[in-house]
Amino acid sequence: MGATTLITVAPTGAELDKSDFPQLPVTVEELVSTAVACEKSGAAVIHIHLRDDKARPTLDLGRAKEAVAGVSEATNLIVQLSSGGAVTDSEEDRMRVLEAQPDMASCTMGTVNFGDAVFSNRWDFIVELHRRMRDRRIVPEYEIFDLAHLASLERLLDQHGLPYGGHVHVDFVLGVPGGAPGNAATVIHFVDAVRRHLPPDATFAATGIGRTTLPVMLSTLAAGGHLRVGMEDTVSFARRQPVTGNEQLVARAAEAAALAQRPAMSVPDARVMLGIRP
Ligand code: KMH
Ligand code: ZN
Repeated sequence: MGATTLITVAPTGAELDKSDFPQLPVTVEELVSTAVACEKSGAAVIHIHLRDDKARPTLDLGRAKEAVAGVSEATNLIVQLSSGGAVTDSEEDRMRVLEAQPDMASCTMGTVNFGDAVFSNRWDFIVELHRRMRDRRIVPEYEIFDLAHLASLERLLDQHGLPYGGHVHVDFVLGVPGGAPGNAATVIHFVDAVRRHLPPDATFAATGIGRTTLPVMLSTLAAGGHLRVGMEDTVSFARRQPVTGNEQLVARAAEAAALAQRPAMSVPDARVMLGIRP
């Protein structure tokens, strides 16, 4: 197998209003049709945030189960639920999404200022998430908003062992106001830290928020990394050109990956690389 690029789509997030962005998938039906289109365009993983009947962010377990079942029936995509939720969500609610038994869940490796708010991730909460994911055979994607989060991940693995599947996969979320900046220098610096702090076969992906999307995508490809794209992170395709749908962002990522001679990774290959349960 030649080298390939894992593409994750994060189609919704918890921050945008459907009324401002009609293309944002918020219902389970919209999530499923987005998932189908994004799989065709080259995605292998979908990072899901849930919305309620009024399109507000929710961590409702019933909704989580519907989303996992709906996407898994309609596609082969690896389903990753967000355990980050919205900045206002309680730790208990964030932990409960694991009961929907997704293939993967996110696990943010530390607290970070998040615009004018705080995205809180206490050490004990992180340890508990890591433990419960392993018990449930859920593969974590460790979200890295700042350099300290990589050092914390080293500490987590040293003290509490490897995650389910034995593979460590991290995602740099760059360009959040309050987190690390979204530029090539940060990507290179973080990749160096991955090599120094994490197991030798650890893999990394990156996404850049807003106008940092393209610099982060291109520098990550150049550095041998994987990609996350989607309307959770950017709603502008180019200057004065709003995103028409998540699949547009996935298709562009797949084109860039092909240009970098590392085309989009197939879902079966992604399952093997990440150590997803059969
Ligand atoms: N919505 C952010 C506060 C995750 O999904 O794990 C957290 C977030 C990270 O999006
Ligand atoms: Zn998220």
